[in-house]
Amino acid sequence: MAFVDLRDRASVSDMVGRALADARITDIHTHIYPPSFGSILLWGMDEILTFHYLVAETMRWLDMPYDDFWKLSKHEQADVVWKTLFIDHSPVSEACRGVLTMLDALGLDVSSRDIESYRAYFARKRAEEHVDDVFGLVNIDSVVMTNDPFDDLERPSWLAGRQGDPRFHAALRLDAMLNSWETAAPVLRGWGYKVDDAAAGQSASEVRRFLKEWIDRMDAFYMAVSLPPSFLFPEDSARGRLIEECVLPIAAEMNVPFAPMIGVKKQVNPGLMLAGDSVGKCSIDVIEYLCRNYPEIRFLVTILSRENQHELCVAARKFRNLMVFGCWWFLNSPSIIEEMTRMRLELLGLSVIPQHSDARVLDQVIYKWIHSRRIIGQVLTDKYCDIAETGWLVSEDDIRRDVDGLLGGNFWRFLGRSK
Ligand code: FIX
Ligand code: ZN
Repeated sequence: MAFVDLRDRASVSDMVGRALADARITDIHTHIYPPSFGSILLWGMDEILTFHYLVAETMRWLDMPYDDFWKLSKHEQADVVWKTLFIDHSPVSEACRGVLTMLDALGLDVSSRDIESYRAYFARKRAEEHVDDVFGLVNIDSVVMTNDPFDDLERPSWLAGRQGDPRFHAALRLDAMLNSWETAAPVLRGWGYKVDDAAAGQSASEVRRFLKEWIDRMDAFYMAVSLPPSFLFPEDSARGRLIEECVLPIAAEMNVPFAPMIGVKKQVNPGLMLAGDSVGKCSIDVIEYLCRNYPEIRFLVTILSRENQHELCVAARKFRNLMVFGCWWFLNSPSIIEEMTRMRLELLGLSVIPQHSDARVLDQVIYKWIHSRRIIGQVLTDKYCDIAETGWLVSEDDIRRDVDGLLGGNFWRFLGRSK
């Protein structure tokens, strides 16, 4: 077994970098879909530029009424974003830098600033080919989607039995049901589930039937829901009853983790549409309650507020059925990814899932992983070098084992599944 001279930081850094580059990534939370799902798979230059992070940043520079922007075609919206964020100002934000990283990794000449040549590149490609190219560029082994039975564009693909690509795994997303029961209940009744508006009576058994049917149909890896900063549990509400009487019992019965994603303040600025959501600090008590009272259930948890991250790490030290994952959304910026990754490795060692891409546009997995792998590599190198000072030896196999766990192995082990 070849041990690494940890006193030589450069060689450690090289070895960690190679291990990260070679590791097959499981991206555990995305909003991308196989081409067989049709138009809900977003890719290409106009989708890249109209990503809601970039729209929010663009609108800060413009007096244009939001509605006037939304009336533009996607092509015209992309032109506005490109001119505003890339030509009229230097593209230094993480979302802007991500666009440049994507274009560069795809072999396009970023220095040309020739958006039409970028569009022409994508126009020449087929979706199936582009998925292979993008996944190959950053060594993606597989991704987990965000799958919503209440999405009228997505549901037909599932009912038609269309999954189509073994690299795309499902996560059953429950926002529509848990956060808007008043809207979901009549839809469920229309599908033949005998539920009532108060989520009472036989609603619970019918919702459990709904969950089981969709977990089976999708072979869902976990159930997920995004929740407000004010989320409390247990709670005397439709959401509280549905989680307690339906989601948690099915999670236990079907051995499927539950992924509360907490801290989303929805639509603080509705004019920005998808870009109008914000963030708020939540109570970690609710995570501790769930983990303590449901030890047989595994909880995949990501929390949106930077201020919650330290207490989430401490909670994870207390509960082995709590797996912390990702630097979610407003946390996905280099300074915070580094802070969170250092905190996690110092408090939890390697028993974490440091990142997910959250890609809404296929091409985004490129930048989210190139940027994050670099930061994870820097932190890991420091940690190996820190222990080297005691005389501890680390082999290249050790490093590859550790990195493979962070970029996928820990997730599969937590699921109790094999790839
Ligand atoms: O709830 C979620 O899955 C969030 O990730 C999205 O709603 C959000 O818009 C996003 O894409 C953040 O990166
Ligand atoms: Zn997401």
